[in-house]
Amino acid sequence: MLGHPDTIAALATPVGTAAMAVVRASGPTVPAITRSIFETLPTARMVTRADYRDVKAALVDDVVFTYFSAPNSYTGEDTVEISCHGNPYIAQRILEDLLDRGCRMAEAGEFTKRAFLNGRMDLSQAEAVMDLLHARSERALAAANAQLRGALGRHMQVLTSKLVEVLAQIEAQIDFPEENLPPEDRLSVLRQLDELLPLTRQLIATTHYGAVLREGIRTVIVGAPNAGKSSLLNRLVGHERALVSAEPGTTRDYLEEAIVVGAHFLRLIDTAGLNPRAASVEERGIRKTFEQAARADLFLWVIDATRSLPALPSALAGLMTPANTIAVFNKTDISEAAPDAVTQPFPSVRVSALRGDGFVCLQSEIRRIAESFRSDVGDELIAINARHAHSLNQALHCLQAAREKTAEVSLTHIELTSSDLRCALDNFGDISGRIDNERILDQLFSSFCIGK
Ligand SMILES: Nc1nc2c(ncn2[C@@H]2O[C@H](COP(=O)(O)OP(=O)(O)OP(=O)(O)O)[C@@H](O)[C@H]2O)c(=O)[nH]1
Ligand SMILES: [Mg+2]
Repeated sequence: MLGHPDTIAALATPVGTAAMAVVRASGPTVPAITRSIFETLPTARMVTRADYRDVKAALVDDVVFTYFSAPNSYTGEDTVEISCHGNPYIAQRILEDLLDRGCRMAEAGEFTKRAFLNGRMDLSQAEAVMDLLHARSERALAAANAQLRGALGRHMQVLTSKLVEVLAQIEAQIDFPEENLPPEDRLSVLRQLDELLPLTRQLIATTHYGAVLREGIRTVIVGAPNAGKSSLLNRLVGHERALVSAEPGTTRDYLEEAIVVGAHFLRLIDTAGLNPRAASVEERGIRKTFEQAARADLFLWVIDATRSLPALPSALAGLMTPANTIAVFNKTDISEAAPDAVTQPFPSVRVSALRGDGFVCLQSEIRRIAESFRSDVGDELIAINARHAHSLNQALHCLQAAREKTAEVSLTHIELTSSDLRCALDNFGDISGRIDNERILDQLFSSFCIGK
């Protein structure tokens, strides 16, 4: 719980003209403030229509407001949400009036921070709120919703309780230093660690999918100059985003555009053509192509079907695999050539960026590869973010160290093993933000029989 929080207020909807705007306030003085504005404090969660008059009694707007009483609100505090007409001036007047009545302007994320501090959600759920706000595809939305409903938190609870069990078993022996860890205990500790390690690795393996969901699939369009890369981007985006011309070397700098294909969100990146004889500016553009390629999740390799197959620069070929590359034969409207065999082992499609032929196939191929990124993620849609990955990698490191020490027959390391396990536990705790590991331990130890 918070010490003595002040009451915060903020505009909950974007600034701009719209049908509605919502201003909200949260904190201990909300009931008094609500009463002072509306001369009544309605039943919690009841929507009430009223005139909004500022402290000087000037009429501001005809609004509806809802009062939520602690702890049954988003933040866990007394909260009021005021929906006014979506005129930014009105919303601003209401916000300023709330400040005049003693509220403080909320900082970014402060409502959600309070929700976390008041135990309304764990840290991974608080992060999911952000993900939910930014989700740009069906998959990203599903993952954010799963996390918001505690999927990751539950997963971490399972891992944590397994770990606490092992730790308890080991720490029981520290209390009796003269007694060695009996061989059967040692084996059971090893067995439990061998369960924990793959579970931890499995979660870490979802990092890539997590990044793909949050940031979009970084789809880099590469190929020889004039192959039709920019035309392909324009066709996928649906408008003339990139300059197209018959002159090779048109695209000098890379450019990026967001698109949704099926359930997936893609960042489509058009790059400078790979001209082996490029000079100066063009050469610098190609260097940027390589930088983009190094961060790509997916490659669309555009090949001019009217020409012989160009060689791929080795730096690029090293990054492209059948699992992340689609060979796109373009200009099929003027060429029947189908040198598919040459691009093996990449899956390939034939298109005409000019006429739009073959784009249904291309999109379904993109969807197929996008789906395959999910293979590391289990049935329950858990895709961790970079912060989770960091904590899990630290935990994995500690667990591995603990396993090595336990595997040694000499039992002098038992305290070191226990400190490794505690470090893993702390890192697990960081994910959901549960810092009260001591309490979990105390609870477990009280039920753990060590009186032998
Ligand atoms: N016939 C035909 N022409 C195409 C097709 N796609 C692109 N072109 C033409 O090919 C030329 C090059 O197209 P761009 O899209 O600029 O090619 P690019 O790969 O982006 O070229 P650079 O940026 O110079 O590397 C233009 O004249 C396009 O009109 C196609 O499917 N069929
Ligand atoms: Mg181009």
